[in-house]
Amino acid sequence: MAGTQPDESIFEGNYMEKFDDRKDSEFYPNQVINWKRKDWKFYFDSRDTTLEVSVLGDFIIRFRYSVYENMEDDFSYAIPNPTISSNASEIIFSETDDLFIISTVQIKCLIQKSDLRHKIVNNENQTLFENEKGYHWREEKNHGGYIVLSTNKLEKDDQFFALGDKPCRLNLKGKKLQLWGVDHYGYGSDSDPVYKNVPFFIGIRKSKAFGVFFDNTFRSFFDFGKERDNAYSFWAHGGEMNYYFIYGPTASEVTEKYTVLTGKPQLPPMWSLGYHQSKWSYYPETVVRELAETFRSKKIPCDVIHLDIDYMDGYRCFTWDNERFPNPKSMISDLNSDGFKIITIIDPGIKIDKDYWVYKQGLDNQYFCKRSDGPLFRGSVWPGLCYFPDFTNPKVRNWWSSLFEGLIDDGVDGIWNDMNEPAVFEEGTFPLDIRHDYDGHPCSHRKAHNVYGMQMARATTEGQRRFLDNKRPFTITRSAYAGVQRYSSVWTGDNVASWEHLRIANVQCQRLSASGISFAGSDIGGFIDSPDGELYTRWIQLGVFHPFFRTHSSGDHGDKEPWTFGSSYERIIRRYIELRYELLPYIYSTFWKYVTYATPMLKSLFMIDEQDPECMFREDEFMLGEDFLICPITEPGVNGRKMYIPKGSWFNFWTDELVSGRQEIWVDAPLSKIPVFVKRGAVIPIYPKMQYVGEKEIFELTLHIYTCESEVENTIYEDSGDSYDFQNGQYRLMKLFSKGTDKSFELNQVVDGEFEASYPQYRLVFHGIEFKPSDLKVDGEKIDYHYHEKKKTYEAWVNKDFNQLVFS
Ligand code: MIG
Repeated sequence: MAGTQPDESIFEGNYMEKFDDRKDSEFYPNQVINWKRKDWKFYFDSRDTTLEVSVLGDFIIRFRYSVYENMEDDFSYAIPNPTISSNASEIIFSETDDLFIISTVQIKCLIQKSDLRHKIVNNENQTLFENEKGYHWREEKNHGGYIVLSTNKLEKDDQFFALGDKPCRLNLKGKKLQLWGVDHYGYGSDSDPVYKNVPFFIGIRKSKAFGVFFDNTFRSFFDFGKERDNAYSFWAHGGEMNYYFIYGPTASEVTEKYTVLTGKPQLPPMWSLGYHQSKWSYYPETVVRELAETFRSKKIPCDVIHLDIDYMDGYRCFTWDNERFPNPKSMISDLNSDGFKIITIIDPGIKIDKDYWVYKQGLDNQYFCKRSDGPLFRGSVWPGLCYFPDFTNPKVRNWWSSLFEGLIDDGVDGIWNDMNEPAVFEEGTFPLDIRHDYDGHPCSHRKAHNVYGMQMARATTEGQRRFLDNKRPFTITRSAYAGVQRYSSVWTGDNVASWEHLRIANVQCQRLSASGISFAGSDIGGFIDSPDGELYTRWIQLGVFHPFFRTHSSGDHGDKEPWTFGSSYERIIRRYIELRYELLPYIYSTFWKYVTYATPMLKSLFMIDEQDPECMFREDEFMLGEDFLICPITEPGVNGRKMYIPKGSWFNFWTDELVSGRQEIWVDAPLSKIPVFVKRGAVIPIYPKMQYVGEKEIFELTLHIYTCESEVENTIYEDSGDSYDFQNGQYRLMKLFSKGTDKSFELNQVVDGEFEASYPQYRLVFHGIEFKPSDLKVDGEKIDYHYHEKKKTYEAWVNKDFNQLVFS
């Protein structure tokens, strides 16, 4: 049995060197005096601290240290039940004179008895994680409590990724970053912190990936070898040193396991994967109606219009400005029947106004945040002076949820949460002494700041759920903490209309995806300033391949609609928004895999090939789902670019040319083209062109079959697109098994679920067939096919429930 016998070579003596650069102000654990085991949990007591080690699974071990006194109550917003269970298939404990050794079938944790420092090795005895100074702490003299730190050994070729929405380079090696969400208007690649707080990073060492989730909501810091090039550290200004070590061994598996740990997302309504048009702000009603009509008359597909803060009466949440929108219900109903959904913005600040019911309810029930000595906190935001609900109080969340009844009754289809870092004019955010309930663990804003926005999004989604019956909610939030994916999608905040920001948007969406938050997008075209037609077109081309696809702008510098830049751009933009709709079954299936297996929807190259050093540093190229490789154009005036093709064989999406990976190539990309490749063996489902989701019955599903000379499995998922009927078997899961040789190609289908698709047949388009076929047989019968000379593709129609097809 692996792990039963300690391998002596790595267990000898104090295998970790001593460090003499310890400072007097720093405290360290010393000799273990006691230990005990409770099922999958181990407690090691030294004089000043206890280390709790929980083996949560074969790949996940949690480390948690008390400082002096007992452990805090084990509560987390990221992990609903941190202590509930373990699914480790076996846990083996052993001891030497110097070490405690805890092994799973995948990893082994060695803990030094002299000082609690530990390291983790995999089955090949490769060290993945190793304390250098390890855990230590300092007094937090101003507020009480401790600054808790962990310092670990950094090897020369270690690489680091993830950490939420950081706009810096994708690879974090050599950077020091901080989590303390702020409203960073016009941030740039050097800005830090920005909006989101995701204390999770991925490390790659000798092609093996691991993750560390530091579940601490205080202001936290991550230094990936900036201060010293042989150590990396993470620390926080309070709370516990509490982290989960996650072994991949691939980077994608690290993200998957982290996402399962912090909670899988929900299936969104399919319309939310369509195109969204937004501006600060579209009003009054006539402008909104005209916008909608323009989309339809120009035949540019669009599903969603966002109403920014000016729809409200004096920025009072849950109200309408009656002059601008005299009858929201009939407006929304008309727009709905023309295929538009309406999303309204809701900020946290509640206007101090004694005639305002939300204010009154909040005040009467003590739902608003208070300063430490008792007075309510007053802060200025759009409505003027406001009070702010304490979203970390379950009663307040419940109340907040109830407030959505009116908007949902008016027909609103989704909610946009902004300013929830929280942002306050002048001061920036709340004073630190503000008190929060923290679900029964009263604390100051120092602890609640980084989760405030996530708890608002949570209450917002629950509110929609309450009033939407069988329909799916949709929330988008600017602030986030780890686990936000359970409740909401996100966008990357107030970016700028520049080429540099198109590049940053690409990095941020990839990074969010690696951080468990796949449902992300940027303000296409930039929030601040105006793009020119070329930049906007290139950004739309990128946005087509991001899970959240929205144009938004501050509105200060003119309009930004698909037709703003003239007809030559409009033609290309229309084509790309159409492409998004054609790709919907592919994107929806990719989302289903994210929901079901926690698979990140976007994968950076570091997630595709950990063996390839080139992939550690590339950040323009990325994959959407299992099959699309994309590389945006990030410069003006070019007709193509160099891009890196990772391992494997890929078809150029536009030309069908087959290229092999692990090489840099030149790709032509005039303004009408964004470099896109499709993985060999892929089966890509395509819908007919449509103006919005549900516009018409889908009369056929096209499957683009990229043939291969190997065996490949593809999965396509469909359901009603907006209800919960899938929970009762109303879905259609198509598994397609491709098997190719140099003389034949076979496709086997297994369909699961009871959802009756509206189309009777598939249109099949075969790409990349090199042999001269004679017969196409479907379930034993010969059927007709056509050869397209120019495209070198074969086309045929088959019953959607076919079992086997053989092309030879
Ligand atoms: O202080 O609601 O990031 O998307 O348009 C600005 C107005 C407040 C910031 C958001 C932006 C939104 C804007 N908001």
